[in-house]
Amino acid sequence: MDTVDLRSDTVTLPTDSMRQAILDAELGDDVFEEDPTINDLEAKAATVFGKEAALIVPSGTMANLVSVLAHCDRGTEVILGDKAHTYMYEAGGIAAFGGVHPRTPKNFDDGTIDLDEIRGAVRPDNVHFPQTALIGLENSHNVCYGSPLTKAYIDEVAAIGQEHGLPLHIDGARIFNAAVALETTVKDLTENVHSVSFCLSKGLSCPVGSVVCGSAKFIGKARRIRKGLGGGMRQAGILAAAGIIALDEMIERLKLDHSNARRLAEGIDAIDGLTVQMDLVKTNIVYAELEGGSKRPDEVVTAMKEKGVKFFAVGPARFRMVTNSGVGADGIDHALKELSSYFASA
Ligand code: TLP
Repeated sequence: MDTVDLRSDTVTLPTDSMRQAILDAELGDDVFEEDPTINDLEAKAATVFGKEAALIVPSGTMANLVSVLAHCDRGTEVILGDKAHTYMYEAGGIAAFGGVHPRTPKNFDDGTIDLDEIRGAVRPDNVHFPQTALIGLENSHNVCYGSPLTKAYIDEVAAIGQEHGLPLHIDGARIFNAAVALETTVKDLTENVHSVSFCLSKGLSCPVGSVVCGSAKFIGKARRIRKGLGGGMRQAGILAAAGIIALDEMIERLKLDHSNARRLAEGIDAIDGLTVQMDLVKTNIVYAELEGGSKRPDEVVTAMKEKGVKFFAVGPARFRMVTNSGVGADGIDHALKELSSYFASA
């Protein structure tokens, strides 16, 4: 049995058709906007999201950074959940490179933030305060159990933004997972948002790349910021070629990752010593809690790694496992078998 790698969906490898498309890609200099394959991917992404324009960037982190910097002047504030990836895991880039201050109301387990908390976080006009410039949501929400945010919720947040003249950005690193889980489209989910980023290199299995979508004016600004951050790439059509395949071939199959996550979660929840909040398993991310206090998470991770099952400990008594295109149902069964025998014997 090959290694079952559940550390993240970032570990996915490009498919055969992606590798072929990379070989066949027509290329040019994308800083001059002359790479036909990049232009095709960006046009396609804009259409899929119902926005005017799109921009490829090297990573999800840069996608969020160029978006926040395009929306916010230095010294202004962005409202983000306290468990937002942009707040927690992007090296403080919005503050370090943009001088943007995060205001962080609490995220609930389902990835939402209380609407009154968002309203209350918008700064009044007073010289003591930074000016609020942006609201950010994350869909699906990584730390909040991979929860998908519904269109109804997103629209309510967008309406608060509209009342105050604030744009809404979605970190949609896994927005296709959200759309598939909610049986809707990304276009529908993002109808009322001003910008959205999504990752090609997570569940969609591309080797590299993320895309930001929004108005032509916003993307123009984002393009200049991308260049300033050193993210202008030249013959990057080799990345876009895989991205086009991802949008054509890799969305529907996310259902499989979701059913594998459910199978994994159910199996783990049945193991004595581990528990999963089953009602929160809706996409491809499973958080399992270690019960009893007799084992340390790092011991479990090391023991499982020796058995060819990889995942991360993400807290004093918690693990994260992310199903992905590199792990089939047999891989899930292997992981469950190894976990069961470890917990039965220890
Ligand atoms: N998330 C990674 C790690 O950084 C934690 C993972 O394994 O889940 N937004 C969200 C919601 C993300 O989950 C990630 C990556 C990013 C942005 C950043 O993407 P990259 O890694 O391409 O910079």
